[in-house]
Amino acid sequence: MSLVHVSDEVQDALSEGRPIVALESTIISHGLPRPNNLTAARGFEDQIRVAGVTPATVAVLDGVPTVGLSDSQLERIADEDVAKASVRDLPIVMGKGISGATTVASTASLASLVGVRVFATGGLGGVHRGASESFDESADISVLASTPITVVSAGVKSILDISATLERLETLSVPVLGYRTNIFPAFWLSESDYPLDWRVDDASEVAQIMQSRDALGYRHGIVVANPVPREQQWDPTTHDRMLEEALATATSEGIRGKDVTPFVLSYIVEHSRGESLAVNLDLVSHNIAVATDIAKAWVALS
Ligand code: PSU
Ligand code: MN
Repeated sequence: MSLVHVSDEVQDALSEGRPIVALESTIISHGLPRPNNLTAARGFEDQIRVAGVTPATVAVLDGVPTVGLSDSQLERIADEDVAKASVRDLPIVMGKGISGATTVASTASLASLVGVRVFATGGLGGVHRGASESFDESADISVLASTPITVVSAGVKSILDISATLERLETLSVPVLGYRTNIFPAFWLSESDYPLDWRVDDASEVAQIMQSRDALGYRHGIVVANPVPREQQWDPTTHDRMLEEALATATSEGIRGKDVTPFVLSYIVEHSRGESLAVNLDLVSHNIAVATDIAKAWVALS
């Protein structure tokens, strides 16, 4: 048995050179509230299939890293209290034979290991505010520096230090492409305060850039930053207030390490009467639409 279990559906698509889009599972287990999380997870996969692309949701099940989940496996990730497993946790959950939901970092890592080249998520992890003292920087950033996968995200959440996150991506030589935008998006908001150096206007341009990266022998990931359409973004005033509240509560409750992101997300979901959740689901769906286009363009090119 190989190290990573690949579902038949994903294996067939890989063998036949058909387009595939990877999905993470921490967004299901820790990023979205029950029971919306299971409905959302199924919806993400359906949207990919309707586009003629094969979905590959990634997770660790009873110690086995798995690329491509069955419906009952999706249900387990949504319903059970599984661990949040970033890259450093993978050997641990495997060794212990337990289940874990994969973050952007570990999803990128496992998907790339089996040859999946495109990945859709909501928002990347990044450098947290106050990181110069706390050192809290998501492994999503450093893992993307050495994992050749293209991740479509709505930027990073404004709970993070967006400026520092962009600086770290630059240092680590990870290209950041604005998808039909010149400005880095801020997850629930279409725009942050930060302009981007590069913009692309269609999926085939991204595929060309992937091919050039490969030709150079580089193994960096590529971040495609895709803003939620302005008419669907969260009201900025409510957003700013809610964010301050969530961050202050996390600090006063002494939340640390990998609990910070899930804590802040669930605080915001609970206190925003569903508004932030609706935007969150919309933006993932927009990211999936772009990722399926890129996956098809990639197949067409290679
Ligand atoms: N963005 C979301 N929902 C999430 C996350 C990000 O919209 O659930 C998750 C992703 O799995 C991301 C992780 O990889 O949070 C980052 O966690 P940390 O900051 O602990 O690295
Ligand atoms: Mn962290």
